Amino acid sequence: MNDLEGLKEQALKELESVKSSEELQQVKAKYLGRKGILTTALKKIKEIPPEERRDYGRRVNELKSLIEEKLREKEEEVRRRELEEELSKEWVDLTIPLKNTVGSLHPLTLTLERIVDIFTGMGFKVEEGPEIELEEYNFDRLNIPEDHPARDMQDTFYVSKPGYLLRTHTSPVQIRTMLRQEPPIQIIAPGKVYRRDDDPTHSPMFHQVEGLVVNEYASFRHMKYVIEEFLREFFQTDLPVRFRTSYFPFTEPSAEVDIGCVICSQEGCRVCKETGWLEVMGCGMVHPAVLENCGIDTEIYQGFAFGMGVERLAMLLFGIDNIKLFYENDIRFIRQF
Ligand code: 2NM
Repeated sequence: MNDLEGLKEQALKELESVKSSEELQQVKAKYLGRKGILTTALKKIKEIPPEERRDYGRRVNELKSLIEEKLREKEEEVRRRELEEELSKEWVDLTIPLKNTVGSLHPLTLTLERIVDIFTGMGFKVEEGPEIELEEYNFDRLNIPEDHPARDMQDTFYVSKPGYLLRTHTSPVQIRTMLRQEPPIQIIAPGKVYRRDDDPTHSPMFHQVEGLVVNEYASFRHMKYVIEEFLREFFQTDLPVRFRTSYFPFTEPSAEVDIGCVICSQEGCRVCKETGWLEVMGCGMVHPAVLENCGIDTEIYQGFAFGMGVERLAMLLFGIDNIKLFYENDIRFIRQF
C-alpha cells in the first residue's frame, strides 16, 4: 500500500521531467506496458490477502487512470513543442527551380528484392496471400494451441468480423499453398504482418519473408544448407552462422539462426549486446500435425520452414539503428539509398 504512494510520486516526477516523445514512450512502457510496473501490480492481486484486495485493486486502477491522464497531457505538450521546433528549423524554399533528379527505391524494397532474388535463384516460387486472414489459417492449422499467448488480444489485431484477424506472420500463406497443391513445394511468402507492439524496436506493422519446402526427402541438413547459403549471399561474405535449438509450435525440431555480428565482426558491440552474435531467423522441420492439418501424407512427405524479419535484415545490411526511420519517409533518409 505504501509502495503505491511512493510509486505514484515516482511516476509523476518521471512524467514531469519528460522532454521528448521517445522519453514519453519509455515512461509509458515502464508503467503501462505489457511488463510494466502497474500491469504487473494488477497481476499480483492474487498475492494480496482477500480482505485487502478490493482496496488494493481500486488504488492501483486509480493510479493507472491518473498516469494515463498525465500521459495524455504530456503527449499533447510534447507533440506541440516538437512540431514547433520542427517548423522553426525545417523549411523549404519553394522558389528554387526543380532539378531533374531520379528517385530511388526504399531500403525495405531493396532488401525485400534482394531476399526474393536469392531464393528465386535457388528455385523457390513466390506466393502471396491476404493481410486480413482467417484465425484458422493464422493459428489453428499451425498447431498453435487455443490458449497460446500469441493469440491474446494484447498481441494480435482482431477485426470486427469473428474468426478473422490481421495476420501475425506470413505462415498462413504456406498453409493455403499446402491446402491447394500437392508436394513438391518450395515457396517463399513475403509480405506485411501485424502485431500489437509499438516501442523503439518494434512496429505494429512490419515485413517478413517465410519459406517452405515440402518433398519426399527434405532434411534438417538440407535446410541448414539453404539458410547458410542465403545468409552468405545476402551479406556478400563468408559469415559465421550457428543454429541454436529453440521452440515453435509449428516446427519440430526448431532452431534459431545467429550470424557473427556484421557491425563489429564479433569484437562485441551495442548491437550484438557484446555477444558477437545476432539472431536473424527462426526455422525448423514442419511439425507433422501441421502437414496433416493441410492434407499432406506424413508417411510420404516431410518439410522444413523458416522465417525472417525484413526490417531487421535491412537494418543490419545498411547499418540503420532505428526501425521508425523506415516508415517516416523523411527525404533526407530515403535519398541515401
Ligand atoms: C518461422 C520459424 C519456423 C514456418 C512454419 C511454417 C509452416 F506453415 F510451414 F508451418 N511456415 N513458416 C516457420 C517456422 C516460421 O519464423 C520465425
